[in-house]
Amino acid sequence: MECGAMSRLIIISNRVQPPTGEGGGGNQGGLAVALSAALRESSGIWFGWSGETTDQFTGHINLQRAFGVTTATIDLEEQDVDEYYNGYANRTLWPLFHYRMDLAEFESGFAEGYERVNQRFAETLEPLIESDDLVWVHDYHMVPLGQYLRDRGITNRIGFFLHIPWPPYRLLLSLPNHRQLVETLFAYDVVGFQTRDSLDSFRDYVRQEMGGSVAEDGRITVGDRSMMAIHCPIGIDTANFLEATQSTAARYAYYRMRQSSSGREMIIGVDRLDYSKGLEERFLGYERLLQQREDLHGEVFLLQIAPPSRGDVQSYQEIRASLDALSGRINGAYADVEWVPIRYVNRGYPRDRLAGIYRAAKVGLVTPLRDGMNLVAKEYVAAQDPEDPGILILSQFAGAAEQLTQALLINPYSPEDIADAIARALEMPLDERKARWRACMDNIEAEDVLWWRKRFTDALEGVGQSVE
Ligand code: GDG
Repeated sequence: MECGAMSRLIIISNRVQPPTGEGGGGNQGGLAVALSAALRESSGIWFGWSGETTDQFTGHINLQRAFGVTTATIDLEEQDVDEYYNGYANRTLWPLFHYRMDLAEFESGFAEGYERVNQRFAETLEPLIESDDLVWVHDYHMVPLGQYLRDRGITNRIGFFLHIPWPPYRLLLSLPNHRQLVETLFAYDVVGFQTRDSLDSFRDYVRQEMGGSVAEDGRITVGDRSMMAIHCPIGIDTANFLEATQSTAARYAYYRMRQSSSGREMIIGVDRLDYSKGLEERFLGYERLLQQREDLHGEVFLLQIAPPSRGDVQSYQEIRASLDALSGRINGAYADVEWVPIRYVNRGYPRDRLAGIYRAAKVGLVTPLRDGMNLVAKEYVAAQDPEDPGILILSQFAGAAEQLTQALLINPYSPEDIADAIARALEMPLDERKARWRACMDNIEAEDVLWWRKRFTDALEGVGQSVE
């Protein structure tokens, strides 16, 4: 069979969130939003955990079709969720891959649960795979899945994409059994990273720890195994997002925001409540601005939307408590009867409303300490009025900084840097704002989520052709 357009796409990720149609869900994460968009245009299946638990794992698959996307979900046991999801994925790999060794926990029970759930995924997925399917595995929850599928005799092309950063070589050495984990990546035909920086770190590991080599075309070889490693930055569904920006709900949200701003300039942050997003540092940067610039009191405010996530993990409970205290302290110190400097909101909003809120903000504040990509940065830019665009302030440690080079790039650890950038953005002349916005938007239009999907699946389909 001719490969290419004919192949069906099977996407696997930890959680499957069936699309909810117009306006989007409450707080779908970046991956969920991107995958629904990538699948909508292809006949394929999105396979993963339902988010539900069961007493005894049965492997029963729940097939559903909604808004052009077929989903296949399984339930997991509570112990699976504790060890694999809350454990190895979110207490071991997530902090370590975001350079937070201080938060990483290494428990052998976590690693065992991780292996077991990946085995269970392989076992239930296997019968769904047909001979011409392209199989595309997503993210740090599922690293060994490809190896388990190969063990079961699956010979299809299988790719893996990592949504979070790949850590520097020496940092990864602190993960027990790091080599075993990395070796499983060689079961894939293509492994994709968000940035050149992550790809470089991966290559470093392979060269220095495994004695591997990197060919000119990016193919990586270790002993008798080889695979293609690429950088493939994820984008947003730009056309769809521009439509959302024009929707009635977005226009209404914009109008209401402007009204409630009473002529003050709004600075916006939108993040899952996660320690990687640099929220404390952001609040401190904003506080620094208030300390330095009394003339801005009553003239600006920060709206921080932060829907809670992973609340079962202690470090997430801690960051939440710490942000409650910090926002309270700053508001206590600076608020007056008619003005509150930070509006801090722990809930999610429908996608089109969010689009209107972004548009009403003069400054987009995206300051993660580490981030694979960061889609909020791209959404903020896409939501702007081309005739009077706001300015994006972006952490140099977000993957998006490799593409959005005309944002105001800052060091998120420096309150001074953040304060200076906000002041500069608020005062920036229209011409400069327009020029910076155009440069960012050119990238967001050209390298959208469909471009990303094509870049990855083209690489996957291309594999092996040169060998034949
Ligand atoms: C991971 C990586 C990478 C947030 N609040 C609301 C809401 N959101 C949406 C945003 C955006 C998404 O969630 C967040 O995406 P990010 O990319 O910013 O961050 P993660 O969730 O950490 O995603 C990240 C991504 O995967 C994709 O590869 O970029 O680096 O960490 O789309 O809009 N959406 C709605 N209401 C909210 O209140 N509707």
